[in-house]
Amino acid sequence: MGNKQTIFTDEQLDAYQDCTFFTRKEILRLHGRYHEMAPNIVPMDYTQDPDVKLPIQLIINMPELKENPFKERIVEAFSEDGEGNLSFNDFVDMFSVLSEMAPRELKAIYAFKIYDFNTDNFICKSDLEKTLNKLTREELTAEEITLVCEKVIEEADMDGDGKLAFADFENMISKAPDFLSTFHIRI
Ligand SMILES: [Ca+2]
Ligand SMILES: [Ca+2]
Repeated sequence: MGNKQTIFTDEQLDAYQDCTFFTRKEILRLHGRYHEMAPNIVPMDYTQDPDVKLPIQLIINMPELKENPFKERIVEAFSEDGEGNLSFNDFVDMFSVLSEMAPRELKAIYAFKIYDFNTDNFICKSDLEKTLNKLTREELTAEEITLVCEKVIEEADMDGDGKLAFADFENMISKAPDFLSTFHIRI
């Protein structure tokens, strides 16, 4: 009797369900994944909200992320300490946004952040070049990348300032949904 270990309280599980696109069962499965990456650091019992973070190197080696050309930037975007370390909360948030249940608008907010390499709140030509190089896994020549960038900016830049604000970016991904392809992960 009673040898089933408590991982989260009911209140914690309710909160996770409210804040993510996951069921209780999926939250428990994610905890299992998080635990198995570092069983010496991550306790099974999370009822006391342990202050545990896992380093980016462990996270980006997960099979779901390993092949993703934006893996480091994705993990950094969800790292509350800004250094790429993920608490279990950060970890759940990340997979929630990447899940198939997350709406396109939410993915777009994070995609914009991840593609904005110089963090000035615009996707400029150099951000877009870096993005395209990664998305196409460097299979295009520099000239081809430049051409595609010019075309994308020309089509999506509604206010004509030569760079993409978030509204322009949303316009762009509505025409080219491939830009969100790396933000769909099945776990
Ligand atoms: Ca930028
Ligand atoms: Ca613009």
